[in-house]
Amino acid sequence: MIINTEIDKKGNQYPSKIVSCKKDIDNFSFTTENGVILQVTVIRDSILRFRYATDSHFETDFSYAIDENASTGFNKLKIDENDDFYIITTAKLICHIKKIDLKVKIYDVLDNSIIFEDELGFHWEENYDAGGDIVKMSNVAQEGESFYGMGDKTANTNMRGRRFENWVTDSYAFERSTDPIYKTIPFYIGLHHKKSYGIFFDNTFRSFFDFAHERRHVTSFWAQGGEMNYYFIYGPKMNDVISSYSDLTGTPELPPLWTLGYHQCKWSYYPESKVREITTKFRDLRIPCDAIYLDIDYMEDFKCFTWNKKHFPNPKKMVKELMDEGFKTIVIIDPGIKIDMDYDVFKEGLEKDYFCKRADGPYMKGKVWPGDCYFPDFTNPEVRTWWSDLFKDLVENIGVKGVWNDMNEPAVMEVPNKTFPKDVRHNYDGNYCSHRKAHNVYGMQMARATYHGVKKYAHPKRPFVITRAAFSGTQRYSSTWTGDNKATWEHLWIANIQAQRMAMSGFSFAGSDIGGFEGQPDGELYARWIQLGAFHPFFRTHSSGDHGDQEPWTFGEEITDIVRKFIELRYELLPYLYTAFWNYLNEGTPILKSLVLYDQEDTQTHHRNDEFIFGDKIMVCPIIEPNAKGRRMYIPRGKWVNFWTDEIVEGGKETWVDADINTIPIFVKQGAIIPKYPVQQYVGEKKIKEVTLDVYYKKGNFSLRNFSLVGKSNTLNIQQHKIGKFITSYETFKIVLHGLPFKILKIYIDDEQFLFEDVKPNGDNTLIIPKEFTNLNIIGE
Ligand code: MIG
Repeated sequence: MIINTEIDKKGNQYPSKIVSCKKDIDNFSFTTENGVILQVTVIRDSILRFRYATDSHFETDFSYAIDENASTGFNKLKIDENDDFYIITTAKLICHIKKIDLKVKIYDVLDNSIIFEDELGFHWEENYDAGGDIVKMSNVAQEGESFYGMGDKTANTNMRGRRFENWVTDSYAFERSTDPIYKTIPFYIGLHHKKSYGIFFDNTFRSFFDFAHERRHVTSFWAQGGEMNYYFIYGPKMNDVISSYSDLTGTPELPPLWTLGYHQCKWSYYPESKVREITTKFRDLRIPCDAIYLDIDYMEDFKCFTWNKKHFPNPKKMVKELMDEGFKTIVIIDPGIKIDMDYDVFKEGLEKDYFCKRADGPYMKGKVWPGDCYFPDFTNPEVRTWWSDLFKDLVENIGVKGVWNDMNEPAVMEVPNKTFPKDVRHNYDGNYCSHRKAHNVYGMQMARATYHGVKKYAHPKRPFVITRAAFSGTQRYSSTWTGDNKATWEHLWIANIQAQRMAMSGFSFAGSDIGGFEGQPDGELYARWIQLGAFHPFFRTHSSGDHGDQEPWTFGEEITDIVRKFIELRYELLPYLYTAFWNYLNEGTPILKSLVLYDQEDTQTHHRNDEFIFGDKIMVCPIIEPNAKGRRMYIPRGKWVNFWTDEIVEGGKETWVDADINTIPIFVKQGAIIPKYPVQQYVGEKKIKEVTLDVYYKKGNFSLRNFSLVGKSNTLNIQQHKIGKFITSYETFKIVLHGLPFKILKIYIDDEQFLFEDVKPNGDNTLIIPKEFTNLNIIGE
């Protein structure tokens, strides 16, 4: 049911005039004559929450999305009124609430410019079928406004002119036009007049967003139940909007470093001899790899928490031996529990009343891989605890290092809507409801329970979980992949868009099935996809297995060499990526930045899809067409150094960049210092003795976290500021100077002159120096 906000006005109801205003500390309640209440909560100076009730009362305030550690507090707050408005002012915003119709307008406090304003504003329609309301909001689309975010949508990064639906859906072999797919992230960013804001609609019912599609100057969002409950988040920088959204909905803990290595997957590697054949080949061919996956065939009759003893006679031994070679074993766990009285997980779930039921009492029975199944109600906290404890044997005893949650949309086979019927009941942490409300968070709650289980039994190691279905906030518990894509060039484009969009939507730890899940890529497509995937936070090849092999060596020697080269580059960049991850979890800074996010003031960036910034200093642009020898791309403003040639380009323009099958366009921001590890076959293979710092010379002043650099025409000064107590194993830095405009005469480390025998500066411009320096001075002629 798509309700068209403009055309179908008949059933719409609107707030009337305000008759009372109640103030609490950070909370204002406005009640209208016809019983609408608007509650505005000032979360921070730049974040306002709007909740609307009809019929004069609110439901219990409960959210799975909001992180319990989200920050609150503001520097300034006052409320005034005049004849027409109530006026709430914070240190960042002015918010007008119109007395006659409850409409809202939000301004930047600094220059009084309009940021966000109601068009029809809040309105609703009674839902006669299900009870409650269909809650709607419409706003003015400002002149030149662009829209970004919304999770895994496959459309252009800029969504202006599009309409989307949010209903978590198993979408085998989805297309560019398929919507919705696996995730529901009801968060978007608006950008106009160089300023940006975000809207997070915290409502789990099926919802819709229209970005000036139905009407050119109107955006709207609505849901088939629940409350109109949204957060307005002001930037004006997009990065601040995303970081505030990340603060509200949370970020993950630091993942183990190996999870940022390369992962190999297929449906399925079995029996054990096949698994070992694959892992041995990685080591023989010297292609780095950290993780190997077991898909559903490792189980006995697809029963979760069991092993097929014919194919895997001694899982503990296998997992240990793989680990000795650096391979972490990750196993799939689906939500469907096979109906089988001889299966203890089923029996226990039944005895304890943990499975979902239909409205009138029967169990929710659905077919998945094991045949007929019942499904745990993961929205019940007691069920989550039970589920977490089921991982004891897998993780603590067998030694599995990560868990892969699939089919948790939840997906059900052989039914028209591919999921539970709407009447299925859920606990929803004590807020009992139907599947209409719980559907979009079912997979999230499964991932949450899985995360707590893996965490508990992996302790003191950190957990790794990957999920297919997700709602806002799922990033606190799990990484994710983009589901069942296809081995086509179009899907390479989609994978690029989705990874950027997920990062903008607070979910950086994401990646695609490299090479495509359905179908088989040719060598060129596979190589191009690896070249992109090497720059996605989650880096895994996966395929359905129906269409032939998909390993790095499948496509002949030339492709194998290219794939190895890019996986090696990924391993070299691990300390750089880990730093980006650190910034993500501490500050909410997305690990990938679309160009618009990197430079929102440059309107040229507003419609770019392909180029993105990896971390904050490396720009990457995938090759997404066959037979390419390079491509045109937009280089953002500033000076950039070609990663392969050290050639300097001035940005702010479109340009052709060579990139035969061996390379893709990669540029490093001038002035960057890129830390690199030596290549390892897996994380921890080598004790790191030396970290390379690639220094991209630039005249002027700037800083990168722990390093700052000042370049003058004949000197270069690098300072190191250390934070954190972790004692690194390496003793030296190898500093590689790119683009140094002078010949080195003298080098001082912490004011002592270094002799040239100790450092070999000229020729390749490389210095090897002890790691504990604070001040490095390089003097030229
Ligand atoms: O119905 O477990 O997206 O990654 O290999 C297919 C088998 C079920 C779908 C997942 C895919 C996985 C496959 N699964």
